[in-house]
Amino acid sequence: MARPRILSGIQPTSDSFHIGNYFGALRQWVSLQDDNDAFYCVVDLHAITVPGDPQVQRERTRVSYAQLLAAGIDPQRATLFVQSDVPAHSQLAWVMMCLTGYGEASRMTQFKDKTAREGAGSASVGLFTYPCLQVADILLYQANAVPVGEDQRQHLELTRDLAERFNHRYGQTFVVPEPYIVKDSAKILDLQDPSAKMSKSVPAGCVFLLDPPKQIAKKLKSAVTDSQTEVRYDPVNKPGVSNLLSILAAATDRTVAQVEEEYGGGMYGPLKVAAAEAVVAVAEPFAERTRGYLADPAELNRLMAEGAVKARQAAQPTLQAAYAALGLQSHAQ
Ligand code: ATP
Ligand code: LTN
Repeated sequence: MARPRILSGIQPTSDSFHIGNYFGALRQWVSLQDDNDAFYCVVDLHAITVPGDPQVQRERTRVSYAQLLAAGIDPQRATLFVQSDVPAHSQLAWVMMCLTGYGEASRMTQFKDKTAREGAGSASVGLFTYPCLQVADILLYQANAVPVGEDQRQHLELTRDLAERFNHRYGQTFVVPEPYIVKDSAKILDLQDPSAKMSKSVPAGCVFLLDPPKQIAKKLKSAVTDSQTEVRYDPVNKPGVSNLLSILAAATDRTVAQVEEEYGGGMYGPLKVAAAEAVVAVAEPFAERTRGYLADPAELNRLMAEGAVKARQAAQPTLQAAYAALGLQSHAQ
């Protein structure tokens, strides 16, 4: 039997992935490539929904790709590619925009969250239609499942709705994908403000994998906890300490219960030291491998080109089927 097709994407919007990305997403991507026909993309078209410097953008895309390799994505088993290398994403995105109601798009909470501070007026139309491009990413590959964090649930519902709508209006064309929300994957919180999730946009409380080990250790050792002294896993009353337990568990491939057994009842100091050491032990070789891939630009280019060809081959038949269903015909050749 054919292996289930899965697809996921990550934005090249920082100079380094952080431990939230790694424990919450990338590690699952790596384990899923064994039993699934996995497609993973660096979604650089999503990254340009907000203005940026082209030079920085180019570099971030390469560094992101290298980090995915360093995390253990195996280009022999999975198709690892850059979104803008496959024009069909933009082509199908337009179709998806034409299928999406304006009100429907207006209800997307990620857009509302991202524009909450400055108002939607200064946002690009691309940021508004971001979910339609994401829908295209997924449907183009006839993905059966999409591994993402809880924050992406609404975009996956839109994906299912649009796939069903298209199939209903124009004839069976797309697989309707299931969300694969990784439940017990750690949701890592900000180290300085454990009421918020760790995010690259708040660097003070964010541990970047490519940061120098000293800086990583320092951030973990100065994590905000609480005024009590005893280690206990209690995310509601002790979010900071619980976050450190989750990080230590994730970094040492153990359950939270196992690390709580070892550190529970103890003081905060040893827990912080253990978390710092464990994260450095993950981050240091990761950074080393990333630098290794970046040090061989020709090989990186070759892998990116190979990924682009494989992805185009997989995407093209779907785009053609969708165009044909819509009455769009190629008049060339
Ligand atoms: P950020 O808040 O850092 O900007 P994002 O949600 O915009 O992150 P992406 O870079 O697109 O992030 O995230 C890639 C993946 O990392 C997604 O699957 C997302 O769910 C996951 N992720 C991001 N932050 C965390 C976190 N703090 N804990 C667990 N998973 C996370
Ligand atoms: N919106 C997602 C990134 C993303 C994605 C995708 C995830 C873009 N295209 C396709 C899964 C499938 C995010 O912000 N994490």
